[in-house]
Amino acid sequence: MSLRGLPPADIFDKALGGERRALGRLITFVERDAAEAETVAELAHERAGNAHVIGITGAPGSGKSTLTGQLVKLLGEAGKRAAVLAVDPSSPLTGGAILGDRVRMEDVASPDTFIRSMATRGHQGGLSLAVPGVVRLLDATGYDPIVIETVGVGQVEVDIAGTADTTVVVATPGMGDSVQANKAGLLELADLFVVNKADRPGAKDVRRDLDLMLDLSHVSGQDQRTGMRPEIIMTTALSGEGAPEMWDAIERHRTAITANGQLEARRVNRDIDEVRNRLMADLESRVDLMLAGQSLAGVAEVLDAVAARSLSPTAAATQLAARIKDL
Ligand SMILES: Nc1nc2c(ncn2[C@@H]2O[C@H](COP(=O)(O)OP(=O)(O)OP(=O)(O)O)[C@@H](O)[C@H]2O)c(=O)[nH]1
Ligand SMILES: [Mg+2]
Repeated sequence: MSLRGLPPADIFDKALGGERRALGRLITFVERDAAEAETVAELAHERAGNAHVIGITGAPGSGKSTLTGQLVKLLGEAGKRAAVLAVDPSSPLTGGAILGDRVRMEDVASPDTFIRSMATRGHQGGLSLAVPGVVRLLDATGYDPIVIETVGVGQVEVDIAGTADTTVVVATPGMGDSVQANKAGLLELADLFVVNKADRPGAKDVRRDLDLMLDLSHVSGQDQRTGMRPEIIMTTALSGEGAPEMWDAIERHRTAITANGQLEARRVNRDIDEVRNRLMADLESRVDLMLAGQSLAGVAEVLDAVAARSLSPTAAATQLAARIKDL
């Protein structure tokens, strides 16, 4: 039956009943921030909160998708209903790769696995706003665990991966990868390190480098964030070697943060971040409207004065900021 014209609550019921097309439609509402999105968000909120959210991040080509494929294969065999969210930052580095990944992942995944790619749709904060909403939907409709794959290249992607319950950072031999991970802030983000491509020379060196860096961060008290030292697991995603150990380590992390209260704390932080991100996006679009002269009288005069150099940008911003409450 067509979903067209059905109220969002009815589509939600169908998604609860396991209709994948219905779930796909709801995700599209959330992604596009459509009129239906708020209803969908409320319905999802009532039921969400059970799924283990796992972030997998790392440099382009480090094997995140291959690893995720191995993981969902294991999860499927264990009878779990897993979901994968492949977030594509649409950078020239990875452009177009996601669909290929998806096809490969679908080859190994059980029919119960739900796989979806999300791309940035122009808007800056678009992905960081949409991802939590989509995760909540997957959670509400019974998917557990939910794996978010993002390339650790930009701040937005790193932030997205970091909002998971358990964040896995993938490193590989060659090109000083562990140093790169450190630079990109991935080291602090990791709950678990995976050294993938363990079949290649230098994998043990990467492990040793990571160990050394963790020793240093331990001294500086960095891992007080979680109270735990991240484990380092070696994998060869191509053959699947190490994938069960990786899953065991993910579960150990989840058990530990459930016991020490970190899980709950992270989720609260995540929700508050979402409120903040939404407010910032809202404010930004209001400021844009204001500067386009579409929401407040007298703005054009202020901008004209800036253009004529009779008013400094600093003074102009101060004047306009005083009127933000009227927006
Ligand atoms: N030798 C070796 N190659 C691997 C291994 N895992 C993945 N690869 C290869 O590395 C390449 C990249 O793998 P992907 O899984 O697409 O990597 P990715 O991190 O998802 O890549 P992006 O999403 O484009 O950032 C592919 O050619 C894989 O076959 C491994 O354990 N050993
Ligand atoms: Mg990939």
